[in-house]
This record gives sequence, C-alpha cells and structure tokens, in this order.
Amino acid sequence: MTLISSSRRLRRTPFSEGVEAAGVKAFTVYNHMLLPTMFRSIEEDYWHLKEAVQVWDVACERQVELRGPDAGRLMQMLTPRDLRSMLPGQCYYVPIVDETGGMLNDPVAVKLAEDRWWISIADSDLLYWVKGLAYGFRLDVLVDEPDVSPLAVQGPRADDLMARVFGDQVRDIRFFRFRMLEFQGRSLAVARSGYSRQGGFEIYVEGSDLGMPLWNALMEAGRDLDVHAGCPNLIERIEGGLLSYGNDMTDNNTPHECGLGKFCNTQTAIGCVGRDALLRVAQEGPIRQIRAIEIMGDRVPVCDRPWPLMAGDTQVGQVTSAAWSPDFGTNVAIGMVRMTHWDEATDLDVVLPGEVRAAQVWETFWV
Ligand code: THG
Repeated sequence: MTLISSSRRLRRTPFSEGVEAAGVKAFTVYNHMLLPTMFRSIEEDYWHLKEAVQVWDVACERQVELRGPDAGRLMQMLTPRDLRSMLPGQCYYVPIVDETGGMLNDPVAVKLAEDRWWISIADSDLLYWVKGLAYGFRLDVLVDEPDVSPLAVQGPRADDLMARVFGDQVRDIRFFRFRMLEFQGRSLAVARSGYSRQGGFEIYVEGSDLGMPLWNALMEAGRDLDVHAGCPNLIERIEGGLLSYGNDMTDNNTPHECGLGKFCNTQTAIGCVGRDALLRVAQEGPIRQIRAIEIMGDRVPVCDRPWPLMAGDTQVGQVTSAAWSPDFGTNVAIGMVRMTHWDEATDLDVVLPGEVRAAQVWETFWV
C-alpha cells in the first residue's frame, strides 16, 4: 500500500488539523472524505477505546438534509422502517433500499422537526438517489448536504468528558436520542450514539468554524481522563457486529440478509420504495445471512477482498471483515453464509490469500 495522494476531490474535514496534530498514522476514504483508521496501532487504539475515552473525526458521516412539507413523506419512501411513531429528538438506524430491495445505505436518521431531517449516511452517494426521488415525485422538499460534521466521543469515560464541556444534562440523554446543547453560544445536536459498543455520544457540529474549537475544548477538558484522538476501530466493531456498508453488504443484499430485518416494518411502511420486493423476501425469508465467524489459528492478514467460505469444495459464503481480537484471543470476523451452513457451531474452511484456515459459524457476535 502506497501513500494516498491529496487533492480537492478527497475532502478534508473541520477536524483534520487536530487529527494530524494527534499523529494519525492511516486514513481511508469514506464519502469522498478523509477518515482516520489508526493513531498508535489498531491494538493500542482498541485497548484505549475500551478503557478510557476517545474523540473521533467522523465528519465523513455526511448528512443528507430534507427540509420542507414533504420531508417526512420522502423519508418514509426511503426506508422500510415504519417512521410514524418517531418523534423529533429521536434517531433511528434505518436500512435504505432500492426498487429491488437492495441495500443502498444503512444510515442513522435524525428527526430534527416534522419538516426537517438529517440522514447520517454510510459510504455511498445517497444524495443523488434522494434528490432523484424528490424531483421525480415533484415533492415539496429541499435536499442538500449541509455544513454539518459529526464528532464522536466514545469510551467508558465519555459521559464524564462530555459533562465537562456540555454540562451534566448530557448524562440524561437516552440511547439514540439527542438534545440541542450550547457550545460557544451555538446550539448543537448531541446524541447518545456512535459506531462502537463502548458507549458515548455524537455531536453534529453545524458550521466548520466550530470544528477545531470543539476538538480543542474536548482534548483540554479530558487531559486527566487520558482522552486521545481515536477512530472507528476495526477489531472492536467486528466483535460488536457493527456492519460496514460496501464491505459487509452491498446493493446485492437485502436488509434481511444483513440481519436488519428487525429494522424493517415492510407491511406498515406505506410508500416505501422496494416495498413489494421486500414483502416477497420477508415472506420467504433470506437464503443467506450475516454471521459472526471465528477463524482459527494465529493473526489473519487484512481482509481487503472477500475470502471464500467453503464446505468441502462447495462455496457456501464469504468473509468480508476480519481481525485478531486480543480480548477474545481468536480471530473475529463477519461473513455472509448460505442457510444450509449458517447454524451455530457449523465447521467451515475459509480461503485466505495463500492458505486455508478452519472457521466456525456463530449465531451471535462477541457482545
Ligand atoms: N453514526 C452516525 N452516522 C453514521 C454512523 C454512525 N453513518 C455511517 C454509519 N455509522 C452507518 N452505519 C451504522 C451501523 C450501525 C449503527 C449505526 C450506524 C448502530 N447500530 C446499533 C446496532 O446495530 O445494534 C444500534 C441500532 C439501534 O438499536 O437502533 O449503532 O455510527 N451518526
């Protein structure tokens, strides 16, 4: 792997200065934007995330804003999750599907008001699909990407750090809810959410000019909590079964195959694009599904292409994310497995570059 070349197309974030000053060692590209992937080492970052508190530049979780009288109608067209009982102040994890029921994204929907929503997207150009629907259906709604950049505060000491900057009210924010809180006289949405299982918050930083002031305020307030710059951690998110769009699933997968059937209410999600296709797959049930996979032996290499899962000489699935877990002392992985072989404790082989390893299917992740 050679060094990535900078250019205007590869967008920096309002926090990039802080990330560089903290000694970032690697980036990936996500929604055409820089996303840090490592500071000290993946394993040191992992232990620190589980023991202390980190500040993450997740500005690449771009927002698609819907504003206007038809915002709620458009939002329900996008997802098979029933949004009728969702209130302002709530966040929902929502599968977004196309007309065939294929996954286009798996964002967090943020309901700011009846007529104002943010869709906090994973790595696909969802804006164009949303704009196309709004235009094609002549909806009375504005669709754009606002100057909003999420900053995550994750880890067991996240409540203490956030309370020092935003006040003790942060402690009362419930999971997947947000409150509008003040920072330097500006009101920001602060949600209890984030791409880890260690607990924490996401601050939707509205206005790039606030990026570095907020970054610095968190770093200074958390000095005695051993706060450090961090980022979504590969090992921790695999242990926790947090899916990565483009890696663990694509538009070739339905939400049911991804184990996201619990976030679909296809019967009642009236007006959802792909509803007929999903009613069919929900009826019959998926024939392959995401599973936790344990890979035996010592540390696996980086999984940068699907690794075939074999039962004898028949392929029955693939592994798409894998890492050595220091906590569990084994290789943890995420794969998609055909129903004939998806039961708990099924023994399979996984084909890595240049070697075959024993693997086992698990019903639940390491949480
Ligand atoms: N936060 C925000 N935006 C995001 C992400 C995020 N956009 C990109 C990416 N992450 C979207 N993907 C996910 C995947 C999983 C979760 C959130 C976003 C998640 N899932 C929990 C689970 O599956 O158990 C909780 C779901 C629930 O109970 O509603 O948190 O992280 N802003």
